[in-house]
Formats: sequence, structure tokens, C-alpha cells
Amino acid sequence: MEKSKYTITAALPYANGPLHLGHVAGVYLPSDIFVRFLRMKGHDVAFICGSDEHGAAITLRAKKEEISPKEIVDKYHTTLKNAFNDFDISFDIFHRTTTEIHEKTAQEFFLKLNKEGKFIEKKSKQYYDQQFEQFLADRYITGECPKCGHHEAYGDQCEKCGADLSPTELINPKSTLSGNTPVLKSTSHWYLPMDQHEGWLKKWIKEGIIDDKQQHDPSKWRKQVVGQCMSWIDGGLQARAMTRDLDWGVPVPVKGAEGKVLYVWLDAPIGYISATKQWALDQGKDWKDYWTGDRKLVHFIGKDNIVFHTIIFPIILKEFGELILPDNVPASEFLNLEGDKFSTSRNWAVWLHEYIERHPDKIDELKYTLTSIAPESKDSEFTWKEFQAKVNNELADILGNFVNRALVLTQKYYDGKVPTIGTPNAQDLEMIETIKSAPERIANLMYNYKIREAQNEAMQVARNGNKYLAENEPWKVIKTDPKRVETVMHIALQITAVLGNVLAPFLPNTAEKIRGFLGLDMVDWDNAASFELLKAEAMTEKPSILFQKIEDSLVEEEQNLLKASQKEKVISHAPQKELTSFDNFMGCDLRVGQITAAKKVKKADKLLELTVDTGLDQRTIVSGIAEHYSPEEVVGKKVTVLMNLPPRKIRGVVSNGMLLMAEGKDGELSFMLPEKNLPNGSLIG
Ligand code: B3M
Ligand code: ZN
Repeated sequence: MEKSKYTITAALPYANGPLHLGHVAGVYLPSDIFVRFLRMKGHDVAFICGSDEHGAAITLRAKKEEISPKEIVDKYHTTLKNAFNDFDISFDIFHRTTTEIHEKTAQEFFLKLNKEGKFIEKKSKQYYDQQFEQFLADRYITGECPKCGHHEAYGDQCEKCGADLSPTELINPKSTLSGNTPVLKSTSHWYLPMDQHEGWLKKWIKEGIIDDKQQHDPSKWRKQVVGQCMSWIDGGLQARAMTRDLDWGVPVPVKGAEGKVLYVWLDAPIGYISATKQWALDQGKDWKDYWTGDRKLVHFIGKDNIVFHTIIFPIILKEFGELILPDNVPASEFLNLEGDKFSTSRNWAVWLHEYIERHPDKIDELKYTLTSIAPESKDSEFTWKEFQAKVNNELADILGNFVNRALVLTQKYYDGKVPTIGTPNAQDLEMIETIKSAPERIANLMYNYKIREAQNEAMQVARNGNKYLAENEPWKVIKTDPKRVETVMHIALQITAVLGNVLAPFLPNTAEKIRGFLGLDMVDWDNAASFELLKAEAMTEKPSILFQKIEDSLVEEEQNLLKASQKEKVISHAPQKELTSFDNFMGCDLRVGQITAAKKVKKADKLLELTVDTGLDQRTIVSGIAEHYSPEEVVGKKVTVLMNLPPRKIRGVVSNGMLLMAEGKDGELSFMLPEKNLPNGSLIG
């Protein structure tokens, strides 16, 4: 087959947290397997990834961890890079988007497109948080999804139904900064008129044709990807702002645009190009070779990134000129965990770096399991029980067992020397043909991005090897027909050598061990099953066990770890206080009150300044409930007030009294309300 040229990208993970197995199964493992296969085929491949370091995902995390966005990205870029390294993901470069080369590249794209009139500059009304005095990025606005009613949709996307939204479509929008309802304030931005591109996009996605040329084979695109693109296009593409009023991101390189940055989904995909530029610089290559001409561009992503890689970025690439469009975008569905969705916020995840810390000797076991359950066309599920079954019943009992038997018997009968093949019979020749044709079957599946099936096809070689030994029983026949056993063992060893090649994209460590037992180097894909890999008389080694079985105890430990990460942070209830006296308690003046007004206390995240109708007066009480309630939420609530505390100045506000609150699990707060709607001022005692 002629050699092709590929640029393979894997979605740039946000540098706002560690990777979990869902990310790995959907994007990074399949792309690595595909690249390893392409390299064995002798294709010219660049494998590109890096940290996505701008956008609300970063600034929200920075706010949560109370450190700067720069500190966040530096921390997690390192975590990500190390985890990919330790998991043996073979990127040619793992770059990042807070570099100068990226900023210059992204600004160059903006300036060229803007100069050529590809953007429309227009004033618009954007949501603005008056309390924080800043415009809100899409992810800083939540509200009800107009399509499915999900109550926590984001300004750009509803994660429940996948709808692509704009902030003003949200029902009852709220700012995630202050909790307040944001106001619409006018500002100007540069818009990409996506509606103007519907025509060619439709033809390109449905037929693979652009500028009257067949650019890719649409039959190789996953149905759910084409389906999602067409529903967006048929729904009518809207112009989308390519700039934002934010202080974290690539500055808009236009005079008068101070305080504005590039939209992260314009910025991040250009990160593929800036990473290629950096890599080409380091390698003394020309980056343009990897983004122009007859090269196949393939984006491995999760399904929540489809529109950005099949509609927005292709428009940018096309408008920039000369650059190639994706040949395929094999987007994966989602992997779930033990019956629930992976969730960073709920810590319902198996973090890749923690798995590696706990099981450094089980990298291929996890690779095999994740690939065998990969969510290629529908959501799938990871459970520790299934991990145990995959390792024990497939890797150990099928692959490990076959390789071990072939090598142990060779030690036993021939002191490790490869016997001559003698005269194979018809059944032998049939088995040899089956094995010889395996690389082609695997390759066809790979070129169609059916990586899960491709791995299964590679494992079929081991299944066939076991079948061949079981049918020929060399351990029995050795007594009566040693010549026959030489033939059988020669063929079994050649099958072992084939496994050392066809497993290489999926289980690189294991494949290398198998080749080591046989003293072989990896060969190119087209010779992976030549059946001449091993020469008669060559020496083989005593095999070590390829896979230790997974004990029930490991499964229990991991399941308990997961549960522990979810354990309601049981607030160990404080012990009862010292005895007090009835008179002391009766000295407290407790009344029913009602909150009539509320606002945040400036520069105090935790405090609300409340106006409370106590039935005796309207008074100001400062309360530390701002992280649990927004000002709007509490106005009108009935409360229990401790009246006779001396006034206290808190952050410049004089507070008269205190509200009684109950604290539940997770530090959840609750007002103490009278069971009946009693008038304000009613005494509590
Ligand atoms: N950072 C990944 C995500 O949406 C996003 C991918 C960018 S690829 C250019 O989780
Ligand atoms: Zn929705």
C-alpha cells in the first residue's frame, strides 16, 4: 500500500484538572493505538496534543482553588504531561496554549481573517455581572435549557441534551460568579458568520466534497458525528462571537480591543497548529508540510467537541487558506463508571495518575480493558469487576497462556531452540493462512476507526494459537511422533512472533516482552505475519508470566476507594456542649423574623448583608451564608433571629443580631423556620 501522510490530533485536555479513564478511553488511547499502527505501516505521521489553557474551565477552577489561572495551568499541565508519559501515550509533542508561539499563531489567524473581512464586527448585548463588574463568558452563565429544560445548562452548551446554545437562549440565567441574574450590557465583538458557510459545509460533511474535489470518504465518518453535524447545520448555523470580554486568554490584537480575548474555541484548535509549529521547529521540519497538501488530518475527540472540530475549526482553516480540512473526526461517546457518569465535580472518577501510582505494573491491562469497552458508537461502562474479567479470562487465560505454553514446551523439548517446520499438513497450512491474513483484517478495521474490533482481531491470533495447540496436543504426540511436534511447535512459535507485532499498537509493553522472548525486533505491519520472522535453530528465552491475575481484593479495594471518595463527608457531630442553665437560655431573645432585602458584602465571598423585619424593627444582620444562598434566594424567607446580641461591625457593616442556621452533611446550611407561618416578632423559647 502506498505510504500516506497523517497529522493526528488528540483533543487538548483543559489544564484544569487530572485526566480520568473516560478521557483516556474516548480520546487518548484510541488515537495512540491508531498512530502506532500508522507508524508500523510506514506512514509519515505527526501525533499532536497539548494543554488547553484558556477559557472559563481554567478561570472557574482558579476561582475554586483560590489561585491564579497561570498557577492552575502550570500545575495541571505538568500533571497531564506526566500522566500521558507514564501511560505510554506516544505524542510527538505535548505542547500548551499559554506559549508565545501559540499566542502569535492564534493572533495571526485572527488578524488575517479580520483583514480579509471574514469576521463581522458588531455591537451586541452580552451578559454582565454587575456585582463583579465583568462580562460573563458562556460558561459563567447557567440557566434552564430551552430545548430540554435541564436546569443547569451552560451559556454555550447543554451537557444534558448536547444542544449548542447561546447565553441569551437560557431561561432564568444566573451568573456563576455572584449568583445574581446578569444584565445585558452592550459590547462589540468579532463574529464568525457561520450561516454563510452552511452550503459548502453540508456538501463537505455529507459527500466529502470541497471545491468540487473529493476531499474525504464520508462513509468512514462515524454516523453519530455526521448526524450531529447535520442537525446543527439543518437547525441553521448562527454567527458566533470569536472574541470575549475576559482577562484570561489570547489578547485580541486590535487597537481598542483592550480587555478582550479570543474565544477559547477559536484559540484552542489553533493550538494543534502552534504545537505542530513548535515540534517542527524542534525537529528541523516545515510545519506547513503537516497542515497542507495531500496529508490526512484526523481529530480524535469526545462527542461534546464535535461542532468545534467539524464546523467552526474547518471554517477557520478554509478561510485562512491553503490549510487542509479533517479527513475524519472519530468522536467517541462517553464512558461511564460503575453505573454512573464520570464526574470531576463529584469526584466520581478513576484518575489516570492515581491508577498508575497504585498499579504501575498494570498499564497494558488497563489499555486492553479500556479498548475492549471503548465507547466508539455508544456510551459504555467501566467496572472493576469487568476489568478483573478482561485481565483474567482474556489477557491471562488466552494470550498469556498461549505464549507461555509455546515457549515452555520449546524449552522442554528443544532447550529453547526453534525446531524446523518439517512438512505442514493441510490443517497446518489452513491455520498459517488464517494467521497470515490477520494483519490485513486488523488494518481494514483500523482505517475505518473500528479500533475496538481491531484489538479483538489481534487477540483472535492468540485464540487461534490456543485452538491449534489444543487440536494438535504436542504434549501427547511427543511420545509417538516427535517429528510432527517439531512442525506444530514451529508454527506455534511463528504465531507467537506474529502476536509480538500485531499487538504492538494496542499493548506495546506486552508486545515488546513477547518479541524479547523470541529475540525479535518489531517489523513493519505488512511483514507482521510473514511466518518467516523466526528462523529454525534460533534460540528463544524462558518466558515470564505476562499477566498476573487480578485478585478479588484489588477489585474490593478499588470499589471501596470509589465509595470513600463519595462518602458523605460525615460531619462528626460535635459533642454536646458544657451544661448551661435554664436562665441563661431564657436570657436569649429569639424571634420569628423575615428577610426583606439582601446583598453581597463587597470583597467578602462568604457574607450577605440582610435587612430583617423582626416584628419589632427592620434591622441589618450580616450572615455568613453567601456561599450557600444568593441574595435573591433569601429575600422573603422566614427566619429565627437571636435579637439581643451586642451590635458588631463586620467588614464595615454594623450587624445587629444573628440568624440561627442548622448545618447538615457536606456543610449544607438550612434556615430554622417556624413550622407555622407565625407573624414576625413571635417569641421563640
Ligand atoms: N479542551 C476539551 C474539553 O472540551 C477541550 C478540547 C479542545 S481541542 C482543541 O473537555
Ligand atoms: Zn438541554
